[in-house]
Amino acid sequence: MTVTAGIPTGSGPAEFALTPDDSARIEAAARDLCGTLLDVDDPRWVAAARSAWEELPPALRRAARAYRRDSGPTGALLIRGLPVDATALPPTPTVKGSVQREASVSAAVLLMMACGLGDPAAFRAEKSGALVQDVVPVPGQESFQGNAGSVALMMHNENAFHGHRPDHVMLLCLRADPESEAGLRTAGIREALPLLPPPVVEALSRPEFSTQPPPSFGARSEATPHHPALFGDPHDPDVRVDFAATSGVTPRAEEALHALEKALDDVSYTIPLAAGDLAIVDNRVTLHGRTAFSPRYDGNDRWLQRTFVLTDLRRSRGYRPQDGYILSR
Ligand SMILES: O=C(O)CCC(=O)C(=O)O
Ligand SMILES: [Fe+2]
Repeated sequence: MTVTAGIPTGSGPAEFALTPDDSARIEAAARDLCGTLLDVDDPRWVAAARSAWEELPPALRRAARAYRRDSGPTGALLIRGLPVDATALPPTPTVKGSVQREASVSAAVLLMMACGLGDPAAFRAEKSGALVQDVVPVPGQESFQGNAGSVALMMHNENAFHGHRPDHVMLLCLRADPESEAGLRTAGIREALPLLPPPVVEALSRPEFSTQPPPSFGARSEATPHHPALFGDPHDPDVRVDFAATSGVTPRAEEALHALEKALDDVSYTIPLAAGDLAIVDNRVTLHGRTAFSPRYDGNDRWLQRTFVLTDLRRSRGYRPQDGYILSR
């Protein structure tokens, strides 16, 4: 499928393919950024990425702007042909909690894009609060319901338990799965809603759902209040659910949750990411997950890098010491 400026022309997430010229311009900007400072998490590097974004090819900035205004029926955008320095890539990391704190072309691409869509953000409790996090399979974690695992990862809104969960999740592929088994999955409520009978929508709209934080967030001072799974405009609602962590607190809610899971499954897409592909998922309307795959832990496994985006940083000010990009709880 081909797409112009984020407007879909077929089924599946909108795609935007960069021209080789535009890709080269982005690479030059990324390398310039790497020459300024070495620490990805330094707010000055984020500031430099924000300035650099303004100089990126207009076609990319237009696609990002259009997506930001309306992420479309699938709530996802796939940008292809981004520079990731593929020839100089080290072996895929195999350790738990691995992050990218040193400036690199891929980290620069992620932070420039984050500044184009809003601001980057991370949670102190997760992957040590790094703005650019590795998504790699980790030995011994195969059945873990998190990005270090390799069994099927259940569909979820990212950090669904959190009041300041990301607005967008960006996943940049540095190295494709050599076995071609792994696929990012996306499923949006905009396509699932018409499949749901009105009583189910009504049940999903009641504050009768409870979502547990992942163990990494530890014991939280504030209990996560019960919440609706669908909220906002009844014709274009936001969705908040993690099928590995959300439960209905009433039989009616539990039943509706199963119906929602089935409807989302029916409208899901599986995207085999290649090096240079950036998937952007609108976490307010679209869930994501991953198929099972078979890592070999030999340095050639699938390697993504992930950065979260908040579109209104101010709203989370009370969670961010020194007005930085890291939410402390
Ligand atoms: O591995 C993937 O494709 C997705 C992993 C994921 O859900 C995440 O990193 O947030
Ligand atoms: Fe995720």
